[in-house]
Amino acid sequence: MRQAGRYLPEYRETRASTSGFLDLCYSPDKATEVTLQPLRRYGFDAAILFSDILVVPHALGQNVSFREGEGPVLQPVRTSEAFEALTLDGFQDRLAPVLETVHRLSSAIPKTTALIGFAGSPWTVATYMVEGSGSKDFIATKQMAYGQPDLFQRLIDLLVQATGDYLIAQIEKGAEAIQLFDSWAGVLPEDQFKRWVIDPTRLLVQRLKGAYPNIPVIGFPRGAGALYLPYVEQTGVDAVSLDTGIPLAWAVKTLQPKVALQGNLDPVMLLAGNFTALDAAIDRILALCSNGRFIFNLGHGILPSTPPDAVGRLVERVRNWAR
Ligand code: 1CP
Repeated sequence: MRQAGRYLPEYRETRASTSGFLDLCYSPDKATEVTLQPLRRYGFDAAILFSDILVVPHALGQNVSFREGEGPVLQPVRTSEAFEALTLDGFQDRLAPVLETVHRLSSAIPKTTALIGFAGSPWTVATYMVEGSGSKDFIATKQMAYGQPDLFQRLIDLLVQATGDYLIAQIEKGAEAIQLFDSWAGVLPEDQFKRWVIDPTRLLVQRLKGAYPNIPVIGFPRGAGALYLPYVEQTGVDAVSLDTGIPLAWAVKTLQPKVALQGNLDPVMLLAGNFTALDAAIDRILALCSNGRFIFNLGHGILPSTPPDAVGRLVERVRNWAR
């Protein structure tokens, strides 16, 4: 999950010294610094590269910007003409600064800290490319996927290719595990989920495993509910991130025999100001999940209004937890 960001004053300071969010992603000095900030404070077991899932459409030539308080804004891709304007020419060159950040991090972080590289999954990245922003209903993307499946398939195929190239380059520069963020996996019906979430993810995992069989891949099909099971069975991921809504007893029984679990504390628990409830929620997750392969984590990214002390309390509680 996101571990850097606006809840940390040191992040806000670094961010204020850049002209925009994408500049931060493309500045190896600053992106390295921002990745290291939460490690320094909390000593996490893993660091996640500081970048964004939307650097991939940007590197394919789509116009992408981040507006303060508004989130990402993209020039929407909704026609074959707009699709044809995307290109893999220069793709790796445009991502070179991010890869340089991975390279620097691989020597800057402690040996015992894992470096996680990441990308958005094709479906989730496609939603931003087609909608042109974040969305609540994903109507434009679904209209394209259901109404012009051949065109949408070409977009997904391009993303599988580009994302595979990008993740392999991250591994070559020192990423030791890969997380695939499919934040909007949960909005599709079952058959469409298979076509646009499971199939492209399986192709990506096959490509990564073909090149680097020992690099673990963590999938995050947020909101997928019962479809977590076919996702686990059919994509080949080594671990899944559980969103906050997944019932843990079900996940432990159904998914944990097959893959490692990661999750799933509600990020809002960290800012509700009720430490008794926070402690109880942490203990419950640990009691249920830690008899099998398990990584303690949040169920989604950390929120900007999180008090840094609450994160410190969480880390201490997880570290001191004894069965
Ligand atoms: O520690 C880290 O912060 C790791 C870097 C990271 C990651 C893994 C960032 C930095 N973004 C992401 C992934 C990401 N980006 C996802 C998938 C995970 C998730 O669901 O949270 C998504 C959907 C995005 C797209 C995005 N980028 C949004 C969401 C827009 C929407 O639809 O609601 C936003 C607001 C961003 C900007 C962004 N990216 C990262 C940060 C820290 C921020 C906030 C901007 C800032 O703090 O200055």
